[in-house]
Amino acid sequence: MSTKNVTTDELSGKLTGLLGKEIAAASDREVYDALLHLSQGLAEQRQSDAGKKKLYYISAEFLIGKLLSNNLINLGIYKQAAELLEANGKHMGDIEEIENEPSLGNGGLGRLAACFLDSIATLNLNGDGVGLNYHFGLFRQYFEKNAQAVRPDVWLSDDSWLIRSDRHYDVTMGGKTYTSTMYDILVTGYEGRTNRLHLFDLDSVDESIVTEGIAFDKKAVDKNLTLFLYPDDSDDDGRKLRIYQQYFMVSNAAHLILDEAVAKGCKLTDLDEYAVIQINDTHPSMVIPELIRQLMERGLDLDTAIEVTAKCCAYTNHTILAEALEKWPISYLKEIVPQLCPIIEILDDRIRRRLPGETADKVAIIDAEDRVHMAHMDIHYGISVNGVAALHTEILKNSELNDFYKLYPEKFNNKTNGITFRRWLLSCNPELSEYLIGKIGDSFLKDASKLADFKPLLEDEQVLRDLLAIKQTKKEQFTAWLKAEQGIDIDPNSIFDVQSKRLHEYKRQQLNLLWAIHAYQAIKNGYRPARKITILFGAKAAPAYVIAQDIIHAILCLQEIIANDLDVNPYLQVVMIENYNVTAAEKLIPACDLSEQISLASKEASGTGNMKFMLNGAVTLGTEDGANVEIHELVGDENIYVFGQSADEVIKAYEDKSYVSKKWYDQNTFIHDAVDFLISDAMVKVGDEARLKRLYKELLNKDWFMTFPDFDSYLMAREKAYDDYEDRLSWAKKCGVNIAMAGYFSSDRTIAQYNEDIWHLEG
Ligand code: 26V
Repeated sequence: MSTKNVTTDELSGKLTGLLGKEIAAASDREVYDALLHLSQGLAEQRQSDAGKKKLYYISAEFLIGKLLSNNLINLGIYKQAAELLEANGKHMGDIEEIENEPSLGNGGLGRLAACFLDSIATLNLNGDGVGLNYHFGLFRQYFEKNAQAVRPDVWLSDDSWLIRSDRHYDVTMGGKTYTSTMYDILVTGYEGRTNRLHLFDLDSVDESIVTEGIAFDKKAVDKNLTLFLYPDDSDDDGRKLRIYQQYFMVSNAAHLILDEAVAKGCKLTDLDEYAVIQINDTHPSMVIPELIRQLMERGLDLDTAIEVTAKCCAYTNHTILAEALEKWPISYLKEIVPQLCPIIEILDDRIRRRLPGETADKVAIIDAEDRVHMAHMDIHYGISVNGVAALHTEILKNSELNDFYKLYPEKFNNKTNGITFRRWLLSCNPELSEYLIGKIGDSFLKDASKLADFKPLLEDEQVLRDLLAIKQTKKEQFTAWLKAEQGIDIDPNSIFDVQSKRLHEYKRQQLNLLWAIHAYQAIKNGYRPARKITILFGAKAAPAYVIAQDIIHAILCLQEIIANDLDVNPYLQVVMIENYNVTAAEKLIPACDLSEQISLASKEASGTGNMKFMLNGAVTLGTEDGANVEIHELVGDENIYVFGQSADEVIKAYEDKSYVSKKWYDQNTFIHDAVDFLISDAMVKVGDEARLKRLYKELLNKDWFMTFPDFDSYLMAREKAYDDYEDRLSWAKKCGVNIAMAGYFSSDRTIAQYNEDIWHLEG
């Protein structure tokens, strides 16, 4: 069955055949299973051997989200399938509910990898993902006593999209040899080819060793290796387990790459004509010494193995935060992967011999404290280093990685992130997609820059009214979803002001919290906003990240106080969404009016949520950070609210060590009152005093991510946005400009650039 213009009748015949009964007589689960098998069958037909060279996108995370609707869309049968279900008394929405979301990522980095796989297949490029099959993913978040609680996120089931392969490799770690199993998930391109996501696992993994919450014996590697994504790395055993995971991932990847290349007739010395490896952050960096080792095992000498490897690998940096750049003690590596250590030492030695002492010390792989700098290895022994937004790449070149930039200016390049419009527009916002297609045709689905054709139509008042109506529909849908999920009522006529992303101090959820406290206090003192404001947060915090937990705690306490305060709750509501994940994002993002992108300038490498909100017609309230800078350039001053210190000012303030938070607290009554509220009787009554005090002290004495200096300008920008919101047509125009200018942020554009500059695959 070709999927181009498939008729509902043909689809009906296929589905009934798979079900062995009428669709109307089948349960939702049976229908889901039948659609899954139908999609997999169609996807398999689109597999291709085309392309001599193949990309291996190695990543510890692939936050793929639910796959059913996405695959039906990419296969071109979503509409027919949905109509068929309706005709038989079934609803696609209910069928989608059956699928568990694979919980294989933390946030932006993992979701980016998933968008990239979609675009690689859509552009008909030969490229697969390689990662790990975490049984319990990250974790599932619950709120108990106004705090985050965590449990395993059970997502695997008999009807998941995983296909067990018969590929197995032996991987030796910590003196033992483990045999892997490779699972595949088919990756469908939009009207494009089918590629694969290979997820490696160990058959001996034992889910029953998880006891309290997400606690387990971190030493039993055969049982725990792929239980969780990034298990707690606050202790040595957790950190070592992470090395086990990383090595297991890259050793399997290297075997796969070499086997596939050799099967195609590759001479090992020509490997770069058959394979290119994209190292997604430093988690897969051990692939460099491991590939060298395996090439030597297959007969190459050391020099040639190093030379060949260095022609195949490219590195993407996703953060400038020093604490997030991995540096492994060589003693850990000697214990777990002793076979790599002589190679790493040689790689380090060659750099030291080549460069004068002072430079060598700064760019060495092994430092004076015997730690291995994974990023340094990637940069020396790879063809490319890229940042993920223009500002981020400039900061890498001019400060964070300046010593490397001076050595290898030709290796540095920028690839501003992107998002797949299939999931983040077509699938999550069919109302807006259909409207746009009706107005400007569907060419923007293949060439996102064509979205700009929508801009001139914003002169038409009816178009503006239509946009407002679509937004209202999405807000009502979200309101119903939130009620069903969490039992919370919100007002769809209020402004939806949203900050959803991983919880991290640099992303500054605490700044938004201080604003919410300030608004609460103002309303208590008689201030009346023109319209009710609903502040929505979605955020998971790493279990070992204490201050992040404290911030969630404070937000939940404020949520309770405001909900119970009759003076305030007609005007203000704070809601923290439980277990924010891709599924929740797909409901929340299209409903958002104001998108909070308020990281401390210079700290957010790119952000990708910012792009998703923009594409769905939200206006950004943000700092000049990451891709916000590019959003600002595209939409112009009128269609974004920008505030705060610049990246240069921030970098200088850190260099000078000139920032003293207490001074700001003493001089600014708004800041003073909001911070004091954290330890007020009202908060302590609903919260944990020790936690609230810790957060209070952190802000007062440190405020490392400088929320206070940005507070006043944030206040003004937010007030201006709320004022402007009341001129509904002019606001709708801002939404429309954001939608029209979002084409640049299609991951199809990003992937085309990776291919053009780094991968050189045949399209
Ligand atoms: C990880 C850690 C772990 C240890 C504690 C501090 C810390 C801080 C940041 C990170 C993030 C690691 C890499 C990452 O996820 N980067 C994100 O990548 C996205 C895709 O490029 C990008 O949009 C986000 O701005 C960036 O934070």
